[in-house]
Amino acid sequence: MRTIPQTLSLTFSIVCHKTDIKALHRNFHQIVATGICRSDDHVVSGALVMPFPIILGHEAAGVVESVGQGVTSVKPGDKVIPLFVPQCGECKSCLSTKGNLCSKTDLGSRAGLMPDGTTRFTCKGKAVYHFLGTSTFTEYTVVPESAVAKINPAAPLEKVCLIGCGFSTGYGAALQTAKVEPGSTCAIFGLGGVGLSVVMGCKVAGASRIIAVDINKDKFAKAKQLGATDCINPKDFNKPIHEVLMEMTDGGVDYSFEVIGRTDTMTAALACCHSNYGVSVIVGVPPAAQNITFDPMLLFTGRSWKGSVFGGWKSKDAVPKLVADYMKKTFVLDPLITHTLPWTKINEGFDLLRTGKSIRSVLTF
Ligand code: COD
Ligand code: ZN
Repeated sequence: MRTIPQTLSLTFSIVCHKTDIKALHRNFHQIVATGICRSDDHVVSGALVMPFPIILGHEAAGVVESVGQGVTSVKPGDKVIPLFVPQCGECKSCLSTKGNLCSKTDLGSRAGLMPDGTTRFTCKGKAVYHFLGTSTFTEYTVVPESAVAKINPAAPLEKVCLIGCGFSTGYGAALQTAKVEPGSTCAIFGLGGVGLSVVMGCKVAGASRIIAVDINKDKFAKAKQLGATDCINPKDFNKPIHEVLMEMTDGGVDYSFEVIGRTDTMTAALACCHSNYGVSVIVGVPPAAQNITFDPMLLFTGRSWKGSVFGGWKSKDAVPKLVADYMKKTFVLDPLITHTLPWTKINEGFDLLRTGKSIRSVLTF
């Protein structure tokens, strides 16, 4: 039994002036890449409540700078991706073949602390909180060993950082959570970076019809490029979108995915799948303090309603394999990266996200 804290530090970009931030094991920094995800902005807007001050960022790739005592799975110099859903290997979810939501994740408690209850950042002597156990908008961060995956040293960090959140979340919702089968019909509500990754997952799984749904028609070209066979805008119809989909697919899709984070589209996605064997997956983060009222007959007839966090992947096991698949060109990441910006333009990156002009912005040094 290990009793020593298993921590290590990575190198990333800096959120505050370098001399103001102190991270354990600070040393040299090397390669830097961190994407800006909608969840980072949710904290800024208050939709996701976290303690302040906090270092945001959770979709990144970096290089191990140093390791704490007892750390065996990575060593200084390794290229790694931090994991906002860790894999401790000991909790009920990790031990179950079915689960992936490790109890060590801070998604539920949102305490902004390391699993040992500490924060490893200070700014001008004041404690600064961690975000989802990762905190990647900073030159150095500290994560538990269970929250970092070693990846192929040849992987381009400014691309594979997306495997740390958005890409894996969508791609896994199709392949791992829904387990889309060849020849099936799928509907994806919401064509941001996560929804487009669901489209890619459905295509890799061999779906024969992939219907992309968005109120912004500018999203359709990229969805088609990545595998959508049909693109529809709910604003173009004078009937509910689930009825349109039911008619288009002669009784409903096999699999539907809500990748927006709205309760009305969650219900529409459930209603558009086949009444007897359709499966609907909630991928979008549910809005805080909102409930859904729905006709239970929708489920009584046999539909299944599921949720998916981090694509259902057991993170530490899956992330190195996803990077290997990227290197084998099983899927692409370039179409998701609309902007690569220097770290100093982080605010521009957030503006691009808020105005719907970017899919993913990646910040690099
Ligand atoms: N009908 C159809 N499309 C809509 C509607 C609507 N009523 N409203 C908005 N849309 C479209 C927008 O035009 C946009 O194209 C898309 O929905 C949403 O895209 P983005 O870019 O806002 O969001 P993404 O793809 O980055 O996805 C983010 C989620 C919304 C899925 C967000 O909840 C998320 O990041 N989920 C990940 C879940 C998770 O595990 N989070 C924890 C760490 S991130
Ligand atoms: Zn994210």
